Amino acid sequence: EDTPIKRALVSVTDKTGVVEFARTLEDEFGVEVVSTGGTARTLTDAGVRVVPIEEYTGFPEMMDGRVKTLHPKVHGGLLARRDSAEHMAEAAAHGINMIDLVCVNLYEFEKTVADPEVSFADAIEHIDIGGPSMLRSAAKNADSVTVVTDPDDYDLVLGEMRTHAGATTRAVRRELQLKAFETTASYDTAIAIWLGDQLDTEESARQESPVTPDEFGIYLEKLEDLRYGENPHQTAAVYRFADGFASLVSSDHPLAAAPQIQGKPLSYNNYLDADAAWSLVREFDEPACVILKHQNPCGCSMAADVTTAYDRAFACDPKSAFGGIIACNREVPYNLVEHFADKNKQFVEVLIAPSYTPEALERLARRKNLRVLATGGTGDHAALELRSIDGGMLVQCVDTVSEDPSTFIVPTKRTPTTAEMNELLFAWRVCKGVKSNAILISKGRAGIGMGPGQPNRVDSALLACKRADEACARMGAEPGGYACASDAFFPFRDNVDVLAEHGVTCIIQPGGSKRDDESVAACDEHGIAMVFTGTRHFRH
Ligand code: 93A
Repeated sequence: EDTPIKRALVSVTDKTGVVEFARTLEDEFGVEVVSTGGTARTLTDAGVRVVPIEEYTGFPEMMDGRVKTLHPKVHGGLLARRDSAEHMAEAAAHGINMIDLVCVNLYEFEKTVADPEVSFADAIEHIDIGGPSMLRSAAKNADSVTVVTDPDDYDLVLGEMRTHAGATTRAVRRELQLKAFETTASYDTAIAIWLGDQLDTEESARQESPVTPDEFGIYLEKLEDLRYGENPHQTAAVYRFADGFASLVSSDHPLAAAPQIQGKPLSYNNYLDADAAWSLVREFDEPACVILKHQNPCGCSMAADVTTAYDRAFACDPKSAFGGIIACNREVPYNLVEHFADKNKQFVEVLIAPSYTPEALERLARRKNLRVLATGGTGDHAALELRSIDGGMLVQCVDTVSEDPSTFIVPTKRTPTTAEMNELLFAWRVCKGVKSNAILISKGRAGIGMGPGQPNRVDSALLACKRADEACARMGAEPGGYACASDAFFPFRDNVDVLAEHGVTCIIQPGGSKRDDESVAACDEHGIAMVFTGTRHFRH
């Protein structure tokens, strides 16, 4: 009953000893060796004759090798009961030849996932399907089929064949049967364990906030989860620097520590814009008000009192002020609230100030959705500013306007008048709060024209002039007589020409361009007084 082995299917990832094994099967025992892609190549290169699997099945290996031996001509040849006339008749009817020996070892799944950098897709690709299928088919039919999965067993099998006229004994086939199922069982267990681990990590990643307090506990303290991030599909949370670390990076009256007196919870964008507004308004010693939208101050003014500052900031650009953030550097009195709340003159997202009079608070309470923050003071700026980049963090000293006007240089023929100089110093401060490339036009201590965030400075200048002219038209004021600040130098004279055309009479800018001479000449042509500060204030 132990019939000699006539045909073997050899398909191995671990090619140890396979050449000698297959060569001996063929040369010594006349076995026909059928083999898959890589194995077939190894054997052919070593001079062993093989029948390629495609030739055997009449089907090409396909789908990147996912389907190479999964074919009835393989599994029929392994599973057919040799003692069943019906099985043999069916096999004959479908041209299925018997395979008496399978030599298979599997894709190295465990070795692949042992690398912590492995991708999920790569791990999945290393799940062997065809190999275990053959091992199982062969092992199920161990009555007739010899299944070898361990290179250490090649000699055992050849020894059997030598002593049993090219056949193996049932006892050895039974041993190999057990070994085959032990192999596929532990193979599948390894896959199941690894997949389970992946699911656990994915699950916990989904539930975690952007930062876990565990990991960042010494630096950060979670204030709250936010409804969403910059957009509704982004999850987000807000943190404040923990004690100890806070003294290093926070200002005296930080936004993140400001108690919220009333209103809906702040959104992610509320926080960002409140921060930008607060850091600009606290730059001023005099009473000042900033109205900010999308990171840019669409209104900014300083005046003798904070309510007047608000009125004038609002007048800069009432249209843009709608839905903006108001920041004040003085206690907010009743009439300021009245001015924006009366007849719903301005819809406000957030109001931020050092404090509020009791009457102001009473008036604010009638707008119960309005978010009101009280910082308790203005005080010093933060020492450091942190921003994240992909996989890291940028840290820099906070940018403040600390330059001494007595060090400024006037390169033009005309020197600014005292009034012009005061206006320029105001514009210079506001300009620092505008996104680069920034051009800021002011008149009467109000930032009436803003050109933010254009990659081309001339576009910023054109935008700023347009807004300034519109503001004058709205207020019934004569256009022109403007002061202009530029956050960085003018690379060409074209900016000066645009500004002159719209009635700018004085300019403040860092200077330092190779073509400063051109800009100075342009100013002289137009009768503009220009000031070089020597310091640039980019805000990206
Ligand atoms: O991708 S598979 O799951 N699909 C198959 O049909 C198949 N047949 C054999 N993997 C399959 N194999 C495996 O290929 C074997 O278990 C062996 O580990 C490997 C041998 O590949 P080759 O000799 O073609 O390089």
